Amino acid sequence: MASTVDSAAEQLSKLGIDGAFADSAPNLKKNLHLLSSEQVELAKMLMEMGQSHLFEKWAAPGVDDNEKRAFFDQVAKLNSSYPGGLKSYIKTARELLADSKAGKNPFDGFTPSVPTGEVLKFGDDTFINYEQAGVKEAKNAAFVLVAGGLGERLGYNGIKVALPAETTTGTCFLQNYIECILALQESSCRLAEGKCQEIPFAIMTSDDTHSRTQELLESNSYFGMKPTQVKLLKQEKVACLDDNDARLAMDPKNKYRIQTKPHGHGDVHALLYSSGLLKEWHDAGLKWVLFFQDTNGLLFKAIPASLGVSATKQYHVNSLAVPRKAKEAIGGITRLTHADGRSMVINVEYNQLDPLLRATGFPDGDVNCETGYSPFPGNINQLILELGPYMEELKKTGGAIKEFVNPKYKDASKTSFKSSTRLECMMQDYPKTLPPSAKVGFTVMDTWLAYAPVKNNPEDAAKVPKGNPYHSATSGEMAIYCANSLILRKAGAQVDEPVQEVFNGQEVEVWPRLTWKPKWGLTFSEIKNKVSGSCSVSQKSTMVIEGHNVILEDLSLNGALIIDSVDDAEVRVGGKVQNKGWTLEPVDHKDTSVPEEIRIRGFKINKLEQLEKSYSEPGKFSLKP
Ligand code: UGB
Repeated sequence: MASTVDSAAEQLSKLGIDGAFADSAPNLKKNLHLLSSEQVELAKMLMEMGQSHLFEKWAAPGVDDNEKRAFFDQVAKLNSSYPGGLKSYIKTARELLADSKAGKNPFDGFTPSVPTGEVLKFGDDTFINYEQAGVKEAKNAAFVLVAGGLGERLGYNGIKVALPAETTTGTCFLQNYIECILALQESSCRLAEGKCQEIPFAIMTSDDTHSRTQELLESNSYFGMKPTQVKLLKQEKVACLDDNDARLAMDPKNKYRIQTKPHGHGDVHALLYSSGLLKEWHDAGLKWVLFFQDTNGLLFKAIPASLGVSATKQYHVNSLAVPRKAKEAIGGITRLTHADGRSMVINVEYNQLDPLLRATGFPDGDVNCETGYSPFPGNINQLILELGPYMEELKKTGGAIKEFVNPKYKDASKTSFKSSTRLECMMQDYPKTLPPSAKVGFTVMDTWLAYAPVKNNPEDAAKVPKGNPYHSATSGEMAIYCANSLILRKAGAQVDEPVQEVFNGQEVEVWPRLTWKPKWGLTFSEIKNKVSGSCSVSQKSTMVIEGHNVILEDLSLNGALIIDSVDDAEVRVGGKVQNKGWTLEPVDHKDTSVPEEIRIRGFKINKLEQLEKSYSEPGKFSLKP
């Protein structure tokens, strides 16, 4: 044994390495000569930060040497992907773990109150004006989708953005998002009278989603977007922590790896900054960055008007919100005022809102008010940031977002954890570091128009208390039909009332299955201009509009109608369309003979009969059966 140590010491001195820092980790010391000078520096940093336990089980030189080098490759990655490096991660972890052990409330000294913001009503003049302003501004925007989450609550085996938003057309979320961005680009370009630029689209992925997202894009020709327009940024996981001293946790399956877990969607800010994308966008003259989440099929119906609000009100930060039911699992937008006079408008996460209210003079906590909703608007985590001030702020912070830690303690002594924990961060916490002078606002829209995420698996969704949203694949799809029906109604068509049906144990409203490509109508004005005369749609109907220039004129639809047309074709559709149509047939989510993306919604579509027309040449056409 002594001879190994001696020879290791000799080799170290030959390499000019002073191995004294590793005296308390003999297994590291013996292996130091295997490491590059950068790796020795990292080893020194780990020792200084009290991480000698990481080397306790290391074998003697000659055994597992490649694994030891791979360990330092991992450390280098963990170090470079965190603003301030691992040292800063461990330091912050110690502070946050001490606060957590002491039971310190992150909102100590703050009193919540209901903030004021812009509340929009779909289809009125204000809404239409904001939509117009938003479309005009869209040419100065970049979009960012955070899609690194695995979706454990949903339990779907694929990536969530590959899931059909609705099964009438089978369009997946990613395709829908891309087509919406392209439609906005077109409309904005038309308003700018030819001064067009491509709207950049960045997607944050993670090891869990990266290759499958890339594959989905490549195998579908980027759904019509130019490949250069799309940038994938992969977030890295962070090191897990074993105890209150922030000792890094070893991977239970490999003594040469540190266990890692996701850091949360807040990583998006550091990635946009460190990748240089923000600077690129800024240099290209862009003004807005719009952030959104992976499974909200309604989202882009709310985008034009909220971007219009940002532009008109000059908001540095604009959060999109919907009326929120008390205790609903979405954060509440809250004004927090500190005893020292500081004040900010910020998302308070759903598990923190109730205790905060109870602790500050609201004995009933998070409850509905006379409107039947919580007075705190629900954060749907879609943020619009003004690029200039955003970049300036990130220059100061390097993109670091206020983090939190959520250890599950073994007992009341809070000295050990049930399983390892890690630091986490959320993208909506960005305003926490802003000065009080920053213009932070929010825009509330009707839930039916703006928010129907797919987050819960069928079993959990069926257990949601009555009156609260299911947030399942079933409700997400039905919400699209509902929104499209209500929009068409507002545009002047007579659309039948929905019927109630139960799929996967969830009672939902089934409206006519109306879908259209975003290029047909992304704003209310566009849609209104394409509906004329006396149109009617029965509840059993299905309509798919794939073309840009399709005009509904005195159409009476009682069945299924599918229309596709090239952009230069103008198609007027009217008269009476009557056929057996497409019906919904219940399927059980446990029936594995049905594809997963279908059975998680609890029904499949039986295509009995339809009128289907395709126009592939430019010109003016009329379809009147
Ligand atoms: N995501 C990442 O990209 N990386 C990660 O490490 C984690 C997630 P969830 P949750 O609007 O419905 C958020 O898990 O917990 C992506 C808000 O915090 O769906 O339900 C992931 O792919 C909450 O305030 O988030 O909570 C997905 O696109 C509320 O607004 C997104 O981040 C709620 O969403 C969100 O991940 C809501």
